[in-house]
Amino acid sequence: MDDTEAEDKFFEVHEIVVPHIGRVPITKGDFHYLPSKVKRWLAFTVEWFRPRCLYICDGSQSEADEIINKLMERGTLTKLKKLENCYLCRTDPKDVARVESKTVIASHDKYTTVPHVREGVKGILGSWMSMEDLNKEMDKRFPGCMAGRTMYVIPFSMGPLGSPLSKIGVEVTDSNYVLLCMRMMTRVSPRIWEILGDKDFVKCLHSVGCPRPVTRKVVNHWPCNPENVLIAHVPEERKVKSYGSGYGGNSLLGKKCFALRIASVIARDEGWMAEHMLIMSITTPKGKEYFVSAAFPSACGKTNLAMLNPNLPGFKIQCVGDDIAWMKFNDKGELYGINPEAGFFGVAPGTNYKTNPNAMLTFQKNSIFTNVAETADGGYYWEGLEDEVDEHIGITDWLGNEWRRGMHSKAAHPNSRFTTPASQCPIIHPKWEDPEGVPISAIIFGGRRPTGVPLVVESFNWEHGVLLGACVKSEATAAAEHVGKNIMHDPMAMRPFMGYNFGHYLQHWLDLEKPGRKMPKIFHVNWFRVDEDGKFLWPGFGDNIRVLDWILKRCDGTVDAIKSPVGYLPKKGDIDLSGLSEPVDWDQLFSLPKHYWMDDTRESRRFLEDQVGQDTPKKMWELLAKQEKEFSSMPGRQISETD
Ligand code: GTP
Ligand code: SPV
Ligand code: MN
Repeated sequence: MDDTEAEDKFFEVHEIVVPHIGRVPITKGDFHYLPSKVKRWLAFTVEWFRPRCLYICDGSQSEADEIINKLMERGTLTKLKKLENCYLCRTDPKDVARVESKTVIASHDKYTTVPHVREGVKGILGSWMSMEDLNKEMDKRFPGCMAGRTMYVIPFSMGPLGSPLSKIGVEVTDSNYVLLCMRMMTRVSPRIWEILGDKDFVKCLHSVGCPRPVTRKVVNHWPCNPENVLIAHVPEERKVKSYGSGYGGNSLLGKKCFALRIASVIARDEGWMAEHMLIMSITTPKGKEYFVSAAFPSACGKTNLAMLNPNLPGFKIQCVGDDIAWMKFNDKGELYGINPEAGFFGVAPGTNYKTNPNAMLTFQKNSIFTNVAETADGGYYWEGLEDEVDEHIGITDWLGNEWRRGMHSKAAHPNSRFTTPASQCPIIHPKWEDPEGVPISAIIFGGRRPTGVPLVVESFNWEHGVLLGACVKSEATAAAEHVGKNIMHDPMAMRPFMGYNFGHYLQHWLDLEKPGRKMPKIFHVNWFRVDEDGKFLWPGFGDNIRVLDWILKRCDGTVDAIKSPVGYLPKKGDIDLSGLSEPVDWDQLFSLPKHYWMDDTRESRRFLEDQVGQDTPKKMWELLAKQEKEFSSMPGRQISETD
C-alpha cells in the first residue's frame, strides 16, 4: 500500500472550500470548532501549501498509535521489540542536526535583530534577513510544498495548560514524525482551542519540502530537502517558517524556534526571560530544598545535570526541565521559572546507567530513538553503552550497516537523540507542571573548556554574572553542523537561539536587577578541563553534586571564598571530595594561569567589540577593564591558593 492509500483509510466527510483550490477534505477533527483566527490562518495556509487534506490533531494516544502504525508500514519507524512502545527512526543522513547556517530572523529594522558588528566581520549572534528577502525565499519554497500530502494541524501549549506563564502555538506540518515528537515535547490537546479563544498564538509553519509526486530521491523513507533548508522567524509577527528539514530543533517548532527565539522577544517586551537552561531541584541532607537553573551550550551537559544521580550521601535531586527555562520575577521580587516543554529530546551517546540512570529509566517505554544503532534483539545501542550491552550481540549502525566494536566508524550518529515524555522520569519534580513555577536561587553558566577555566567560580554580583554569561565559550559539538574541536563563543548558551539584538539582550538582563528584587547568585562551571594527556580532571556526572553543594552553601552564605580577578573561587577543602573513586588534582582544577587569562580577557573584549559593538552595555567594558587590570598587576604566573 502506498502512503496515499494508507491515508485514505482515515477519510471522513468533513471538508473546507478554499479559494483557487476548491474542496479540501478534513480527515480528522472538526474545522468548525476552531477559533476563527485559526480558521482564517489555516484557509490561507492551505491555499498556499496545497495539501491533499487536513488532519486536526488532538494529541490522543489513539492518534499516536494510528500514526505510528502508518510510519511502521512505510518503514520510517522500526519497533524496538525489547522495549515497550519504543521505535527507532533513521533519518536521511543529510538531515541530522540543527542547521545554523540556514536559520534566520527577519525584521523591518536589521538592528532590532542583530548587533552592529565591526565592518568586515561576519556576525555570529543571529543571522538577519529582510522581510522582502524572506518573502522571496519563502515564495520559492512554500507554494504547493504539501501537494499530495496531509497537513497536520497541531495545537500546543508551551508550559502547563492555562498557566499564566504559558504560551500557545499552532504548528502545521506535513511530517507525521514531527506530530509524534510534538506530542511528547509539548502539550498537544483540543483544550488549546478553548483556552485560545480570540487570542493571538504563535504561528508555526513547517514543511519537509517534498511535494508529491516526489521528484527527488527519498532516503530511509525520510522526506526532506537539505539543499533548500530555511528556518525563518518573524518575531514581530510571532511566526516561524521552517522548510526542508524534519530534524529536532529545525522541525519541532515549539522548542528552539518558539520557546527561545520568538519567546526571547516576547520576554523582552513583557519583562521576563526565555533561556537555554535546565531547572533542577536539590534537597540537601538537612532537608532544605533549592532550585537552580543552568545554561550550557548544546550537548554540554544540561540533560545530565538536570537528572543527576548524586554521588554524595543524603542529597536528593529532582528534575523540572532539561533544556529551556522561562523565568519571571513575581510581585515579591522572587524569580520563578517553568519548563515550557513536556518531554526530553536528549543526546543519546554518552548516556548509560552510570552517567545518567534517570534518563535511561525515562526512555524504557513510549519513546522514539533517532539515528541510534540497533541490537539484533531489538534494543538500542550507542557509544557509551559498551559495558551495558552484550558484547556478542549483532549491531546495525545508524546508517543501517552491520557494525562491530572496534570499527572506526561510530555506531550511532553523535547527535542521535531520544525523545521521551518528561512525566516518565523517575525523578521528575512533583511541581514540574506547577503553573506558578519554582523559585530560582542560582543561575549557572558553563561550557566545554579544556584549558584555563576553573571547575567553578562565582560572580561578584548580578552585573558581573551577566559578564560571565556573555563570555561563555565552548568546544563545538555535534548538535549543529559545526565540526572539529574549535572553541566557539556561545554567550549565555544562546548564540544559536537569540531572537533579537544580543546587546539589547545583555541590557535586558542588566535591567532585570531592580531594588527589592532578590537576584539569584550567578556561577560559571567547567566539567571539561583536561590534563596534559587530555584526560578530564574532574569525574563529572554524579560527582557534579559536590560543586552544586558548594554553590548552595554560597547562596546561604555559610562558606567563605577566595576573591580572584574572575570571581570567587572555593577555598581548598570547601568542596566535599570524600568518597571519590579517584583523587582529583585541586590545584590544576582551580588554577587561573595569568597569561591564559590575560589573553582570554583581551579576546573577550575583542569578541564584544567585533560582534556586539556599540550595542554592548557600557557596564561590560567597565568590568572587562577591571578584570584585565587585576590580571596584569598579578605577581605570579597563576592564582591558586598556594600562590
Ligand atoms: P542539548 O540537548 O543539545 O541542549 O545538550 P545538553 O546540554 O542537554 O547535553 P547532555 O546532557 O545531553 O550531554 C551531552 C554530552 O556531554 C553527553 O555525551 C554526555 O555524556 C556528556 N556529559 C554530560 N555531563 C558531563 C560531565 O559532567 N562530564 C563529562 N565528561 N561529560 C559530560
Ligand atoms: C540543542 O541543540 O540545544 C538541542 C537539540 O537541544 S535541538 O532541539 O535540535 O535544538
Ligand atoms: Mn538544547
